[in-house]
Amino acid sequence: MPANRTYEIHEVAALTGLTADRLRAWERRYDAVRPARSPNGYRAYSADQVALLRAFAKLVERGARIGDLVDRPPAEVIAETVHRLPSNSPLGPLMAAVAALDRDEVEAMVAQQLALRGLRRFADEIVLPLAELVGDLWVVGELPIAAEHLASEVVIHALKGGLRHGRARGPLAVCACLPGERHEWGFLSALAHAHEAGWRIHYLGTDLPLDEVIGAAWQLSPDLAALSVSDEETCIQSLDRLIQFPNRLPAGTRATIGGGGIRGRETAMAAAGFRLGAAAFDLHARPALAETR
Ligand code: B12
Repeated sequence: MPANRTYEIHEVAALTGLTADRLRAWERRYDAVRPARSPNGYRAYSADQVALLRAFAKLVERGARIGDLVDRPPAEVIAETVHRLPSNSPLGPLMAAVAALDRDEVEAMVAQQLALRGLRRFADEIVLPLAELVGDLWVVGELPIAAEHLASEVVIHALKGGLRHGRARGPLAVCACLPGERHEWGFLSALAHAHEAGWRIHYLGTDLPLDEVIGAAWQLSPDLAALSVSDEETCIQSLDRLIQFPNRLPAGTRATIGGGGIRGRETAMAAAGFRLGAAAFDLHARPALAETR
């Protein structure tokens, strides 16, 4: 998962919950992290700097002092966010099982949390925070790729199983990741919300040519065709076809797209006919569809 891409200060603010002012102040006063500068002079943070700042933010919120944290090795600080989780949080033991590559334990804990919370809360309270922890520990070399793969395997299997259950009726969404896109934790978590709202989810998988999604839509006549892309470059590679996508769907099938890869392109996507955000799954905003079916 190495990332060469860099993050601008407003992106870092969104990813860490710290304001841009605070980020600048920590840099100035404590030398917390020193981002590179892009050719136009903007701060350009690396993925490991974002991970470290996210750990600083969490630990400061739990009472640590930034002045003390900045002198410690980054990997140690990030690992401490796991140790300092509230004692009743399942994320600590889950991370320990992931790091120990203990598949049986990871599977048992994931199954237990899914049963306990239900699919949507499992996605929000376990899957998304776990993705953040796994990513941050991996990026500073604290977690091997094998551990990330194990976590991905188990979590995705659980999410997909959850999405297949229930709802025999309800509107149908055909869903897929863009060509070249293999990240599915976030998409499946977003689909968990749609599932709870009553949608039937027909998930076609990762890395799917758009023509295939269109073919499936003509075959299945879904109410919605939902796409996901987490990386901007991957989005750019499909841009020409993406712009045509909504118009190539059968009448009565709407299109939506989500994920970090569309950042900055929301207006173009909306103009092409995509509905954006959770509103695309809003059942009450679909009176026109009810009439056409
Ligand atoms: C697990 C993981 C992997 C696994 C994925 C396994 C799987 N089957 O999903 C594997 C090993 C395959 C992988 C590979 C790579 N990865 Co990776 N991966 C991760 C990790 C740890 C978590 C995954 C994740 O999905 N997170 C992101 C989720 C939680 O958020 P999200 O996708 O934005 O989704 C949210 C919203 O956007 C929304 N959403 C998403 N889609 C949709 C769609 C609709 C319709 C709607 C309404 C909403 C919606 O819902 C979510 C909840 O809000 C992250 C680190 C992290 N902390 O996130 C890195 C990360 C995402 N990976 C990264 C990279 C760079 C890669 C690779 C390029 C590495 C490489 N050189 O090979 C490859 C690319 C593979 C590919 N072709 O896509 C970078 C991405 C950098 C960037 N572009 O921003 C990250 C951030 C790691 C990092 N810090 O550098 N990765």
